[in-house]
Amino acid sequence: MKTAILREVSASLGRCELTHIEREPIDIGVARAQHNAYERLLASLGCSIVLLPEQPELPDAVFVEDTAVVLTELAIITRPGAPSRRPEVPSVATALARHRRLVHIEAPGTIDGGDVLVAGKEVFIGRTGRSNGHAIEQVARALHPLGYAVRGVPVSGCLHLKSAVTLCGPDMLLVNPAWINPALFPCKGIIEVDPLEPHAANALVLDGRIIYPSLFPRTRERLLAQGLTVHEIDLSELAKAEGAVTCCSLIVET
Ligand code: CIR
Repeated sequence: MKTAILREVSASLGRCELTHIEREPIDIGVARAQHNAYERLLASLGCSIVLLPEQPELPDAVFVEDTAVVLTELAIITRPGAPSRRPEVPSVATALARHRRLVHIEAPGTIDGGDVLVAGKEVFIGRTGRSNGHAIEQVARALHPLGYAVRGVPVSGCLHLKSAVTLCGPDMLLVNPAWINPALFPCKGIIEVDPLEPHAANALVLDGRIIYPSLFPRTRERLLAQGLTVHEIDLSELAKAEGAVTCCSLIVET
């Protein structure tokens, strides 16, 4: 059984943090409708949904992925790299405490969940403007005793590690090689995004099914060509806030 923790879209989403893209007007009504469709898709794929209430004054609060990293044994509660996002964390920690022991990242560590790629017992953490070496050391200290290997990896040109690479199958990665070096993942199969779709490397896998933005039809063809099952979702308004499909949920095996 899987539980998906989501949070309603904030009225203030238009004032979100932006790092690598230009600000464009966001239609909150459309963003909410797209988020509802995402919630319904996760439910139809077997997730039980926990929908946290809107935090109207926290523009980026819909992007719950950045506030925690959920593993089988525990959940790491992050200290987001953007100070504006730190007040998002306590309510997510409360929701997760029902399911997992919590380990909190402490200052001067900063880390966003979007920088953490868990592949079995391997944990890759992007060294980005949001996630630093102090946090990587704290994660390693918490996870080494549980048998995980934790590695910091360089990322350039995008917000998070998972903007550049995500799992799209048990041993298969979807990668934008302009933003991360695929050679860092020697034991994995690699599908590269279409060069015309640089933001296309973020996919959410649920029991072998891929939840994938309709914005990237060329890369979708590459996933289908590998025999992967793809469920499309339009998150174009949330993409204007530099968000993608993994960012909007925390998936907890329950
Ligand atoms: C931010 O800059 O923090 C938000 N506007 C977007 C966060 C997207 N989160 C993610 O990719 N995990």
